[in-house]
Amino acid sequence: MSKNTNAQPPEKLTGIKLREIPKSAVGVKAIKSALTHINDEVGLVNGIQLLKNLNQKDGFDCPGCAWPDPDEKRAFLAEYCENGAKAVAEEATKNKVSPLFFATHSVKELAKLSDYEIGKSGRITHPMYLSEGKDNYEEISWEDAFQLIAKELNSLNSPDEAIFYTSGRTSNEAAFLYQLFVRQFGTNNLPDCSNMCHESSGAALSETLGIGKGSVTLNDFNHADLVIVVGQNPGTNHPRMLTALGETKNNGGKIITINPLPEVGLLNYKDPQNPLKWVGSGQDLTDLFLQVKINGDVALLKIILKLMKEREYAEPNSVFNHQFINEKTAGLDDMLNDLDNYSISELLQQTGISLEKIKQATELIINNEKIIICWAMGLTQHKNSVDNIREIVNILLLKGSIGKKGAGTCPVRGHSNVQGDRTMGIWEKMSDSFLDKLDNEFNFKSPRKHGFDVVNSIKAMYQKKAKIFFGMGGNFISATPDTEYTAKALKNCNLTVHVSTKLNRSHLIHGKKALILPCLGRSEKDLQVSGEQFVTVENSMGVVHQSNGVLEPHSKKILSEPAIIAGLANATLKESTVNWTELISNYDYIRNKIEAIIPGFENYNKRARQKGGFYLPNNARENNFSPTTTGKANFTINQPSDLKLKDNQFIMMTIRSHDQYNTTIYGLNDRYRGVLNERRVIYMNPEDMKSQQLKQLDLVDLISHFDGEKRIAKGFLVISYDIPKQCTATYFPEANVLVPIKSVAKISNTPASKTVIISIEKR
Ligand SMILES: Nc1nc2c(c(=O)[nH]1)N[C@H]1C(S)=C(S)[C@@H](COP(=O)(O)OP(=O)(O)OC[C@H]3O[C@@H](n4cnc5c(=O)[nH]c(N)nc54)[C@H](O)[C@@H]3O)O[C@H]1N2
Ligand SMILES: Nc1nc2c(c(=O)[nH]1)N[C@H]1C(S)=C(S)[C@@H](COP(=O)(O)OP(=O)(O)OC[C@H]3O[C@@H](n4cnc5c(=O)[nH]c(N)nc54)[C@H](O)[C@@H]3O)O[C@H]1N2
Ligand SMILES: [Mo]
Repeated sequence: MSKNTNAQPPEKLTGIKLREIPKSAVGVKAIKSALTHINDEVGLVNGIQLLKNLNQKDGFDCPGCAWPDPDEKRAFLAEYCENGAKAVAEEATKNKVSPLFFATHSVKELAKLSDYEIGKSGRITHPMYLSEGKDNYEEISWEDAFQLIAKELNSLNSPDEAIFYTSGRTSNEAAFLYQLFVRQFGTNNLPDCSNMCHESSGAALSETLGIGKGSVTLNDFNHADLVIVVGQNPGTNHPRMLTALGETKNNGGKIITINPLPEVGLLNYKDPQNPLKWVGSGQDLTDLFLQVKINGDVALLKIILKLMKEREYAEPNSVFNHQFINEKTAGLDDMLNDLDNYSISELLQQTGISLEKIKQATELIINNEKIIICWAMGLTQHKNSVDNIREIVNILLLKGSIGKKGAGTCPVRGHSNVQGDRTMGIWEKMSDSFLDKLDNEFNFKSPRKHGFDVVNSIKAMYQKKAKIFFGMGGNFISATPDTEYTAKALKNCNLTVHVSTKLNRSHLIHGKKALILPCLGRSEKDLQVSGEQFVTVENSMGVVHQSNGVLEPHSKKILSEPAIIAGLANATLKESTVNWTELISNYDYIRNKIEAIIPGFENYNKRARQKGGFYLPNNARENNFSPTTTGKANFTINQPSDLKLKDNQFIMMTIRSHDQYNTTIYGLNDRYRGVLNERRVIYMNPEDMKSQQLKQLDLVDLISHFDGEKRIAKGFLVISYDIPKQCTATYFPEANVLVPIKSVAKISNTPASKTVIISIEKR
């Protein structure tokens, strides 16, 4: 059993109010909520200027999600959504965390606050240092900070004792410099948020299609006959995606949604970009809702595959695209034969859905060819996540629904540049061909031993095999699983360093010494020796484009991420073959180096200046699968869930509320689920509540069970909800303490934070 060491958010309840669940997402309420956040944090005048520039071709990229912007027409008001506006408000806030703030608030005192309160304190204005044994952070000069880190790094027994994390907001330019610094220092320990996010998608797609990214473009949504949205809540997490789904519907396409929850945004929405549609009944999006049990997706997809096979055998050529299969794929027979190992009745139990509904879905798949399948964390954070995604690919391959207009794979990324960071080399196991090119261009020998991913980094710090943690953005303690274990891991470190815009819990759960290095956000101007710089990012569909800050930096003492890396490299690397100071004097020089090393970036500086940017090459989009081991698109054999629940046990998924951005808590409401002013809630099926003798708003403790180990999270209110039996939902980071460090996805090693086995104890 673990106890709270302030690494977890406090157990205090905040005063819940329940509301009716809205019938429609977005609309006037969303606009109002966006403007309220903007007004509170930034003031209306600055706020409107910000929104005007958000996601416009010469503006800045929204730090919210990675959903792409339209290639052509952009919304007349602004290409933004409620949650994008909240993300911008959060970053551009007037509130400041100054040296005086740190002098008057000890670390211990701050760690007792909720994440919401910590975040609201504001933007960090100066580099800050917590020396060993001290209670308060104190101001430090940039030079001293760099020297201090350099000294610690250079006194390690091996470069592999340092860990360099990245969160997915880091620009291409910063990410490229960062990985170059880390590899010149001598390690591949480059874990990133992607390890906890779409790593399973990358693994599954690389194996089956030869590229770890999705294949569709935004325009494909205008042409699709059928879009299937699995394990994703776009109304909250990718609101602009609803516009694309609306286009699919306007053009006669159909939408199937597969989710344990009837997420409001997917059912009906009102286009935020079109004021004429803010009133009225909105647009119905989902045609068929399959309310799957948590982790029942492989079972569901297998039933669909079995039904497709059955029909094809009964009526040859009525289902499969034989020409595509013959020319482009490998492994069909093995996949089809394996289906015989499963009976529909067995599989049905795992899905919790009626066969009738699954047959309806199968008909839609059989009768259409232009099919897009979209997914996010509902598929990627389970033990068999890679199986989930490979099974999706099986369906698309049978139909030949890939590499053609209106069809393909659409893993919807989270952080706004998480995909770009990978392209730039942020990965603990980059290919030799990438590393060879890096060595050639910069005349050094990069390390080849694979580094630690997130989970292995935590274990290494826990076991004291790693002694320095450096975070380029993010909030490691709150984003990672097994909070108390991870807290011990971080506290074992000699030094923890965070490059951050805002104060977060990771600054407060620290190593023996700790540093906060404050950096510019997306919305701010970045001035270097040669003048104002822009940066570039890659969205979820492989479009690379520029982002230009528009606001004055909120403090004179903050640096850009590239400048921080250059300062650190100059201090640390005595004989570097890289002229770091020159590279950051003009980011064009960084882009020239990226162009020299990474395929697809030809004429980078020129094309980055084109309005709207440019598409990176994508072999799957071109119907070319030569990068796989067989040289073809691979059918695969996949395993359904092997979760076994004992009596009185439940599966818990940890999800996002409408008022949070990962570990940043914008507010305490989850308007679309009818719960206001409280985050410590557990959503339960009413029949399960009955069998557990629980009533609405009863106070419970949650106990997770894994491998004979128990973990506890105290003080949650029970909410009766439309969720399948034996399934429950809580929010992260509150419930992260229950996610065991050893409970991970096969192959991708992603924490299984959507399948936590729990029991529920009434207080
Ligand atoms: N406003 C806002 N925007 C965000 C973020 C944010 O926190 N706030 N986070 C960003 C990031 S980093 C990411 S990765 C994305 C996350 O975007 P999402 O993946 O949409 O986020 P989650 O809240 O984790 O939602 C998971 C969804 O999957 C469903 N689900 C859970 N388990 C299963 C399952 O076993 N099967 C199926 N079929 N469905 C399941 C849940 O009911 C829920 O609807 O959003 C990005 N955008
Ligand atoms: N249980 C559970 N855990 C999860 C998930 C889940 O669904 N369930 N989802 C996982 C997923 S998908 C992800 S992506 C991770 C997210 O993990 P992270 O990326 O580590 O977490 P964030 O909350 O996005 O990081 C927020 C912090 O980033 C800093 N920041 C913001 N903008 C910038 C910037 O421009 N530059 C720099 N340097 N810093 C900046 C701010 O200080 C802010 O406090 O969490 C994972 N954890
Ligand atoms: Mo993510």
